[in-house]
Amino acid sequence: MEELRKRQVSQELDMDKEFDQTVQFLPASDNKKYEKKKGPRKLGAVIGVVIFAAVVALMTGLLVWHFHFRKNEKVKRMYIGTMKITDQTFIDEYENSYSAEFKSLAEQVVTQLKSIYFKSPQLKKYYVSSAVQAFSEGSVIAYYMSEFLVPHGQEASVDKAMKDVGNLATKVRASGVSPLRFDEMATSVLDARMLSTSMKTLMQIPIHLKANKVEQLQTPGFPNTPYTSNTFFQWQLRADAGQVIKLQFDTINLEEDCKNDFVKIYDSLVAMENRVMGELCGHFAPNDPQVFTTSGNVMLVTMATNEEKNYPGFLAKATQTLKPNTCNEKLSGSQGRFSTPNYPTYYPPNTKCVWEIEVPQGKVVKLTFNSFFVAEHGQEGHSDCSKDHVLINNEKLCGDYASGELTRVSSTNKMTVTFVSDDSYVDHGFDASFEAVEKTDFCPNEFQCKNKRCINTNLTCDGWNDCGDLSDELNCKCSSGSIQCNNGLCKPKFWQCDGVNDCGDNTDEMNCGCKSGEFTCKDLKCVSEKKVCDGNNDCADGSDELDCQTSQSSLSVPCTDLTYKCKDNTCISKTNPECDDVPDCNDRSDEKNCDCGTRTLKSSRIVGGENADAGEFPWQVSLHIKNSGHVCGASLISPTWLVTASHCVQDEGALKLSKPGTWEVYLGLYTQGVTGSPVVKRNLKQVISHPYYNPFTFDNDIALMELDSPVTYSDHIRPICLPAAQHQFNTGDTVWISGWGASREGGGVEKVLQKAQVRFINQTICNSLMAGQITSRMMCAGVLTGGVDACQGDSGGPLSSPGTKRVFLAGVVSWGDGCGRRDKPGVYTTVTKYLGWIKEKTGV
Ligand SMILES: *[C@@H]1O[C@H](CO)[C@@H](O)[C@H](O)[C@H]1NC(C)=O
Ligand SMILES: *[C@@H]1O[C@H](CO)[C@@H](O)[C@H](O)[C@H]1NC(C)=O
Ligand SMILES: [Ca+2]
Ligand SMILES: [Ca+2]
Ligand SMILES: [Ca+2]
Repeated sequence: MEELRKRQVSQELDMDKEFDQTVQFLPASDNKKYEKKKGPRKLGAVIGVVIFAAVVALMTGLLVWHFHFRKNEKVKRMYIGTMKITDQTFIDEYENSYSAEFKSLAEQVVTQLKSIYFKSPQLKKYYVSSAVQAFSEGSVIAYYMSEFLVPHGQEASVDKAMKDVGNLATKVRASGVSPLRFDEMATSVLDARMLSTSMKTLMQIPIHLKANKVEQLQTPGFPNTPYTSNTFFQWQLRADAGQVIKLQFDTINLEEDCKNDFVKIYDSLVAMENRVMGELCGHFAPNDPQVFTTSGNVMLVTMATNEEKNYPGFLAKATQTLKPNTCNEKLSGSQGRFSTPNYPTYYPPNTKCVWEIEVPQGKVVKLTFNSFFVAEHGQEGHSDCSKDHVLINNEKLCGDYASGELTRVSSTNKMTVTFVSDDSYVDHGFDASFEAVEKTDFCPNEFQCKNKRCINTNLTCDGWNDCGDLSDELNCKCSSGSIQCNNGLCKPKFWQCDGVNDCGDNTDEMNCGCKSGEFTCKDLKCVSEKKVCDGNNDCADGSDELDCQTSQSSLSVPCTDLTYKCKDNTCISKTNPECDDVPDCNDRSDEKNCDCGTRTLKSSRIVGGENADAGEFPWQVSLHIKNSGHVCGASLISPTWLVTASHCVQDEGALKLSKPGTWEVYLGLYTQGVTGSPVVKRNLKQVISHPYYNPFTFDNDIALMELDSPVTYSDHIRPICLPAAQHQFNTGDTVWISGWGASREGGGVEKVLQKAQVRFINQTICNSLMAGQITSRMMCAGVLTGGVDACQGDSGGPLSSPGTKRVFLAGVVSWGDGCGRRDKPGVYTTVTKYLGWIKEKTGV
């Protein structure tokens, strides 16, 4: 019965046509286009479409403005604002901009605004007109736009006068001649990107939500056709009085650059900058839903697109729910847990919650944040926390903290935690646990850091800053696996001579190779620094003559083992020139075959820790033994070929791992056991183990697998780039390992794809640590953070090395410590040594 009719009409505006000067800046009076139905309570959902040509205020005003700007050398400044009218009650007619009631009240508001602006000489001089966009409950809130025509250079002074408009309003009220009773005025300048001259189409979609009904918002044609160019969309959402609006983006797929196409969500009915909740662009994975909740019963969703690069757009669902009375809580007992409203989705703006914690007498409260995301837009650094923040004992907290990084202990058995969000920009908030602890020993059986964190006693004096404040690494006696830094710290031996100052006082980088004033060649020979880039090959391997040209990198140089060889057999001196989006070879061959090594999904801050994001390693493959499960990892390098470790495909008695029929492989997998789109399963056509694989030394631990049919690339399935033979992976560089960690070393399967950051270890040092077992076809890397007993890497999986634009396959997880234990280096098969063999077998 109450079928909603959704029509979306758009109209092209002819930009070359001069607009009628008298065009009204007010909502139109064409009420045929606005459909309204009486629901049982109040307005039924109205999904009408108001399209405007010269009627809908916003865009028309803006477009007209731009013409004037160019012609009159004046800047038209557009402000958007709200005013609370206190002596009126909201009636349904106010929702319909074509009703007589709406028009009458709008007229009063416009008169009121004029009288306010005229109190300021600045504003009076430049004022053009105002228009009411909408009304909403509470008592009645008016949303309006005001237009000023300002001479060049005067914009700031007018902005300032507008900021002060609240004071002017007070004066007007005091004078007693105001037609309306009002207070709480707020204004802001419109987002400059919405004023783009190229904007040609406006789509305005009002939606009135109803109880127990989900409304869908989407860009026209989603997901089959891309959104239109140069369009401005506005979804005006209203809920019933006393309700709030929840908007969940199920899919969002826009251009990467927010300057071009973007979605903005407002806690208001109009595009007020001081009421923006968030801005979205790019591409989010479905497991990273963006969910916004308003503080009141209105919401505005806008989207602006520019000329080129149109993407599928978005699909979102809106519902209304009862506004919670309060988020305050009294918590008692010896432990408990609490979080910000709607955690882990975005908390609402304009919210204050107070948690009063009380633990048994004689104990104190220890609070640990399991996650902490209070770093709104513009406040990403840990600033003065003047916007959204958490308050504990007069201490303001904001920013991002890793799980467990932020803890606080009270001095009594009570603690009050206050969370405050302001009017604009929201974040995910926090999840916190409290427990009752002894005043003196709040880390029973653990090490107590100076910052009150508790860590496993085994983690002290191991060279890793586990406390965060280094207090676990002070006053240490170093173990045999560590270097003693001069400043008293201990650092793992494998960080010696890797070019990174780990001690802080450089102790770990002393006595490494060449003297100061000398250059260390790739082959470890020392030459005078003066000989670098002098045109002579002093290092013998040519490493002193690499990356020498500053501007003309395409100039060719004599070929050495270290120079990149173009298809036309000329060589260039730039290191790692392949697939960096800069054509360096004269024949541009360095930028051929570069559909690899990219990620398309935005990373989510929520996943964090050692879990990878969905789509972060789209080349990661899970190798399953049929009817058994995950055993090894692999990397996708083309639609049909995988690279893995040879030791994964060696027969083990009856288990014929060298036979393609034994295997089934999963691409696009994120969580083991969760299949279906976007996961693709394939069988194998062939398995090619390296002919010189040595099962005793693990030398040449590399194998290839051919899929029985090609895969189609998607956000979750993409190949990694094979590096050029001369690609430089340097000691000290950070790279990533990833996998589910089943590995053949035993241990349970991690369900979600894990990742860990590792750093290349000096080959000489690694060889000595690993008792001389490192061949020139292996490289070592050590885990950089966390990773305590967590198995992040799978045998056969990728060692992913991010280049300037793309990610390269530096190695294959082989032996040593594929699991990324922090006290042991991992050993990887060096992919650059096998490019010829890979090319021969696969053509890639
Ligand atoms: C700490 O190390 C000792 C000896 O290395 C080991 O027995 C113990 O299990 C470790 N404790 C924890 C909690 O990991
Ligand atoms: C590796 O360490 C040795 C000293 O043990 C040093 O001579 C050499 O220069 C280092 N190699 C690199 C590539 O830094
Ligand atoms: Ca905020
Ligand atoms: Ca430590
Ligand atoms: Ca170092």
